[in-house]
Amino acid sequence: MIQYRLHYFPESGNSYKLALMLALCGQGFELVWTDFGGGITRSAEWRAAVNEMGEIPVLEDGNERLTQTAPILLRLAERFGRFQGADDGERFEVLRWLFWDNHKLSGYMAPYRYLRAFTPSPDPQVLAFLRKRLDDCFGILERHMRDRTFVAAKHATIADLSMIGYLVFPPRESGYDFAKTHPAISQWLARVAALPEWRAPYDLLSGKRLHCFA
Ligand SMILES: N[C@@H](CCC(=O)N[C@@H](CS)C(=O)NCC(=O)O)C(=O)O
Repeated sequence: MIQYRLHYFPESGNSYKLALMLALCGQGFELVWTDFGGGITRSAEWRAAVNEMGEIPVLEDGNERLTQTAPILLRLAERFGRFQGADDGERFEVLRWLFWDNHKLSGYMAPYRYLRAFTPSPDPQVLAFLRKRLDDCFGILERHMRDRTFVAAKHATIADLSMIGYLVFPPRESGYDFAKTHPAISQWLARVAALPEWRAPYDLLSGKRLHCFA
């Protein structure tokens, strides 16, 4: 029996966070492609049947249907004893960066990249607002990573897996090329990508892609 079914679309960095965690923990999963670009997640039927919050990803864990990547990552980390904080201090740091990621980093990067790359005529003022917020976030992260190996502990945790979710897609889509602009972020991304069983987003999340306008 399949334990995990991931409702996703390939461009979804939030879906990638869960797919990557499962891959790193040696878990197979079934992919359920979702027509996000076609607006299915905004329909009342989809919200009633799949996720009342109208969001991707959704992870079916046996008979349970789970949403929100942060608590799902926490559950998987606990289940597999991997990518957790080792003590109270590290667990606090993991939560601190998970919240920051959901509110600020992925919270701004997801709509910025989606509008920028996957919609035909994004509003320049909206893009400029999001870009300014993101530039500030990346300044904060660059300073944090200058004297650290991973975000929340000496080893990789789910905070790293969550925070890289939108940062390892092609620069053409995100509009950020960290190797050129943010050396500490770039080296941290390379360290995460060196973890055994790491896979790039479009390798893990195959299936029909959105048109890229960027
Ligand atoms: N905090 C949520 C964010 C999920 C999210 O925003 N997903 C995007 C797609 S990657 C979405 O469904 N957006 C629809 C919307 O915001 O209306 C999580 O971690 O799962």
